[in-house]
Order: sequence, then C-alpha cells, then structure tokens
Amino acid sequence: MNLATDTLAKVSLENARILVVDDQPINIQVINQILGSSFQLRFAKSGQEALDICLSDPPDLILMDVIMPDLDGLTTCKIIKNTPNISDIPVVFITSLQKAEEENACWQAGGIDYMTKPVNPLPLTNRVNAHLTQKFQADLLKKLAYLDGLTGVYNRRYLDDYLARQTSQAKRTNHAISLLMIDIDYFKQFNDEYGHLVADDQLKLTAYTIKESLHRPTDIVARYGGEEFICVLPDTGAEGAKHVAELILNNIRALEIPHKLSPHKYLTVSVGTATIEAKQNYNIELTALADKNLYKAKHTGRNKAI
Ligand code: GH3
Ligand code: MG
Ligand code: MG
Ligand code: MG
Repeated sequence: MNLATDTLAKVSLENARILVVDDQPINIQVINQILGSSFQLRFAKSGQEALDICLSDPPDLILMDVIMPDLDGLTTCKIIKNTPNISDIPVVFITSLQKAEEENACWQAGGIDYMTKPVNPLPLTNRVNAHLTQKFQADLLKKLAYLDGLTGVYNRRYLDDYLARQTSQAKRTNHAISLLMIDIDYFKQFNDEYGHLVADDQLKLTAYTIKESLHRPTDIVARYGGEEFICVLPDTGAEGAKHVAELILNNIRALEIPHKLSPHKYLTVSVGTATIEAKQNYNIELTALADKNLYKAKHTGRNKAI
C-alpha cells in the first residue's frame, strides 16, 4: 500500500458496499432499482441477518428499516454501535414512521441519517453518496493515523493502544500473550555501505516479510523505532512465540539480501521474545523483557531469537 498515493487519490465510491435491511421484499426491490447499478448491494430481511452479515463481511453503509419482526431496526442499530469492529459502519434509517419522536428515536439509536418512505430516488442517491464519502475519508484518516508512513505496517501509536488492549484482555480471560522485539543487525553499516535509499527499501521489505510471517488475524507487527519492529501475538505461549520468531528469522534469511559488512554476509535480524503464559503473572512488562532478551541475542552473535 502506498499512503502518499492513497492520500492524493480522490475517494472512489465505485466499489462501495451497501447493506439494505428490510423485511418487505418490495422495499428491497425499490432500493435495488435506485442504487443497484451504482453500488454493490447486499440484502437482509431481518435484524439478525443484518448482524450476521456485518460480523462476517462488514459493509460500508447500512440502509435500515425500523419496523421488523423480532429484532427491529432501532435495536439492531444499537447492537451494531456497541459491537467492536463494526461500530463505525454508518446506519441510515429508511422508515414509514414520520413523527418527531419516532425520528428522534432513530438518532438516539445511533443512526447517522433518517429518510421517510416512499423514498425519492435522487435524494436517496445524494445522501448515500455523501455518507459514503464521509465514511471513506474517515477510514483513510484512521489509516494515516495508525500506519507507519515508510513501511506501511502499524505505527507506535497503534502498537501502544493494541498492546494495552490485548494485555488486559489476556488478563481478563486468563489467556497467554507474547511479544517479539525485532532489530535489524548491523543496519548502520548497511546504510554506510549501500546508501540510505537502498537501506530504506530493505527496511520496507523486512517489514513486509515480518508481516507475511504472521498468520493469525490477531497477530500484528508495528514499527517501534528506526529499524526495530514489535509483533504482538495474543493467545500465544512461549513455544508459539519461539516458532513465529524462527519463522521470521528464516524468512528474512531466505531473502538473501547481501550485506558485505556483516559476518553473516546477508541482512539478518535479532529477536527478543517475551511471554506471559496463561494464568501466570500478568504484571510482567512484555516490552522491557523482550528488550532484555534482544540485548542477549545481540551480544551472543545476532541472527537469532532468545
Ligand atoms: P545492531 O546489530 O547492534 O542492531 O547494529 P545497528 O547498526 O543495526 O544498530 P544501531 O542502533 O547502532 O543503528 C541503527 C541504524 O539503523 C541507524 C541508522 O543508520 C539505521 N536506520 C534507522 N532507521 C532507519 C531508516 O528509517 N532508514 C534507514 N535507511 N536507516 C535507518
Ligand atoms: Mg418493515
Ligand atoms: Mg536498533
Ligand atoms: Mg540494529
């Protein structure tokens, strides 16, 4: 991903995905006629079905009916707004209810907009365009706020937040958690020998290789400092952490990036690992422990994990 190009690119609504929720097939048909040729539409006939779709494949915008059997639109919206990962999907209510207090209930439930039935094609299209544009701009800002500009992996700000959340969740649920601190070996010499531009490219490739070495959706890598990265591995004990560390070491060795000034001849990394095992002492400071182990790896030959 290229952040600079992303930033400059005009937000494109072409591939926007909209979920239409309504218990009446005729209403779904009407909206499909108005928006179907411009956006990717999905349909749900109940609040529960809408929630299932949001959790498995979140849309960019939801058009929500209010009156539905079982889970009504207001309750469904409240659940969405209180569920992590899907809470920022904008919900536009489309309803036959017209009283002021009924409209107010839609705003109170967390809706971003309110339209009455029967829908007029042009106002609906314009409002959908406006909400999608705002959603995509917010997504882009989040990306810029949380990703490292050079390497495209998460930045320190995101790391601090994610690590705090995952550590407290591990404590709450009595699960293990591990952290890897990764530092490129002899990178100062690499810069001196090959120049900053080449070094920047290899730094990016290293970040990408670490990212590709992680296989669980909850594993993340962040740039911690200049040529240092941290991986957070939730629900992973010492054995699993060691396995991931070895995989990273091997994948980076396999790149065979020449490094004349390193005794290993190729660009390598050293890894410090730290783990809180399930139901163990949750006061262990993972970052400090990983830093200590990284220091040991550096002083016992580098190109290894401890
Ligand atoms: P060690 O094996 O002990 O880690 O040695 P080292 O040379 O990698 O470590 P040191 O901390 O002394 O130097 C890190 C160097 O990494 C400093 C700088 O030349 C380089 N570096 C840090 N950030 C960047 C970056 O963003 N781009 C480039 N090109 N080089 C960087
Ligand atoms: Mg209805
Ligand atoms: Mg360093
Ligand atoms: Mg280094």
